[in-house]
Amino acid sequence: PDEALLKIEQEGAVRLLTLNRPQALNAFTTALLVQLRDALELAARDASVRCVLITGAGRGFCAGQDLSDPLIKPPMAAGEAPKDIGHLLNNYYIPMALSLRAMPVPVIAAVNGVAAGAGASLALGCDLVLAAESASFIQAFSKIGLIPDCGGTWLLPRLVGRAKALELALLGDKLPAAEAQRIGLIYRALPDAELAAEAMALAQKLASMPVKALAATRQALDDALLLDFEAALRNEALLQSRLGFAGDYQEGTRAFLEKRKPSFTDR
Ligand code: T3D
Repeated sequence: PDEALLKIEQEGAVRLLTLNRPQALNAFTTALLVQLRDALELAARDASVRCVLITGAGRGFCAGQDLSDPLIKPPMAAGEAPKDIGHLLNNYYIPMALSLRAMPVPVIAAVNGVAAGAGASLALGCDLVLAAESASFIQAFSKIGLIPDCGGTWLLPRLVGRAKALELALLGDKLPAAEAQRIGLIYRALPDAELAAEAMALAQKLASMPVKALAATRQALDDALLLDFEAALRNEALLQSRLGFAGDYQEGTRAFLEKRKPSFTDR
């Protein structure tokens, strides 16, 4: 029965992962986190996968940690000891977030409804985020006495700057998709009825591109945020040198010179 927590489908070279606990707005249980991590690792190793698309079943994308999970539920009666949330993060969230960030192919989030807490971090950890106009992003952590996790503290200031990151994280207000697009938190907000098809079309487009270079682009941008200018230049040269030996670069350049459509296969 656990398999139903995450639906795994393939459409051409696109691996579609659907969080599937709609009755709880796809809130994360440890089982769902393990399945998501395993599915990402499987996709990473599968040469037939050239783009991953993550979405949610039902009216939500992901409401973050399932707060009724016995692993983290606070003492409800006298005598019970509080649980260590760090254990949950170290053993379940961090492995999933690291797998997501290290994917050798681009990853798109199709945010079909509310993305709260770690659910927002999951979406924002993807390379391109599309959202339905009715969807929203909520940094729900502050409301329950926590900090943004699952990469939230790293991602938010990088995406929207410190002032906006603090506004979102401290207040924990609901940010509608259109506003999320306006402030540069996400790529695009779309009419609800268009989200699934547009997200799949974007995923297919990315899958037809030189995905090895796209993953290296993500890596180079992330690296650059931690490097000084010269170190970033040298990192670019290193990554570019590797790509220069790869088949896609040869194919892309040859196709350009021969005035034909390239066919990329590297991964
Ligand atoms: O210990 C730790 O927490 C460590 C890990 C931290 C990472 C985190 O993600 S912390 C943040 C956790 N998430 C939240 O605090 C969000 C909680 N949910 C909400 O605030 C609201 O549900 C939403 C604003 C997201 C959506 O509101 P609304 O009115 O559209 O839906 P609803 O009626 O609240 O929820 C629908 C059902 O989903 C409901 O169940 P019911 O009453 O129909 O049986 C609700 O209880 C359930 N649900 C929603 N979010 C969660 C959840 N159940 C468990 N955990 C949830 N996070």
